[in-house]
Amino acid sequence: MSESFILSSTAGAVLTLTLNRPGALNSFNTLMHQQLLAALNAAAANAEVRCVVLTGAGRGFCAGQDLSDPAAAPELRPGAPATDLGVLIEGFYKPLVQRLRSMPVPVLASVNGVAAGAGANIALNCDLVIAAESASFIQAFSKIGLIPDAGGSWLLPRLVGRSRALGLAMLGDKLPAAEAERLGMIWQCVADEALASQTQALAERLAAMPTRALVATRQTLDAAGQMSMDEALSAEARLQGQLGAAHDYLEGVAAFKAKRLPVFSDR
Ligand code: T3D
Repeated sequence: MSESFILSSTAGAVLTLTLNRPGALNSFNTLMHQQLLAALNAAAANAEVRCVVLTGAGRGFCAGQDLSDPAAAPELRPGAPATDLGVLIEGFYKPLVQRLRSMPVPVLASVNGVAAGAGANIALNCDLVIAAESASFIQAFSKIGLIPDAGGSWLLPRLVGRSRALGLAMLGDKLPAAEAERLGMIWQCVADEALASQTQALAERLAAMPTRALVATRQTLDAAGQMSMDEALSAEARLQGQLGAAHDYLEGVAAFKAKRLPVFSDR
């Protein structure tokens, strides 16, 4: 039987997926990639799940690609065949990022420690990122002669602006979680001892919200960057038209009028 590199636990409507290769700071080997994608696909298909939390086991969140994995490790030996990293990115990182960004529920990264290389960018692809004060983000790619991948080239300038994105990506310095919060790269930095409870509270809050509207919010914000104002106004009208016909809108307005808490159930 193969090892479990993804641990899964459920509390109410919140599913927590834990990257579980702590000895290698939860870096990605082929099997962990496959198991994470399968777990996300299962969560997407499970109507009981209304929020997914992604976190890491041990002292790290994720150190990116496992640099000792034979699928990726280059050999510094004359005549050794070159590894085509493009195949690895197309085959594993691209589908993973696409899956995260198209989940039918909100996805929360709970960054418990260092997030480096693709590990940092996997976290940043989640809808919200909450991080422990001792956690950090490192665009480690330049240090080994690569560019930011797992969507980093697209995300970083949008999150922190071109100047800071280039600084982070070229220098590959460790960015403490508090600084990441200050730059607007992540949602929140919290005390180490509060990470688990604040993650669960935030996840439960998201799970109780109108899921379809949250997912449409992600879609519309992501798409708006490529649109003119007129196009964005039309996209808003189209999506609002769809959401306005959904049960959660009727429930939200009815609850407001009745001065009671809404019970959202669409997904
Ligand atoms: O294949 C490709 O390259 C293409 C795909 C690219 C996507 C990418 O993600 S490229 C970037 C890959 N990641 C890195 O370059 C980060 C490498 N790791 C580090 O720089 C450091 O480990 C950290 C800054 C993240 C943490 O440093 P520190 O001092 O807290 O921990 P450490 O002692 O370096 O690591 C602890 C263990 O984890 C150690 O193993 P050991 O000696 O205790 O047996 C270390 O080798 C292992 N580890 C850390 N990162 C990786 C790793 N093992 C394999 N791959 C890793 N990425």
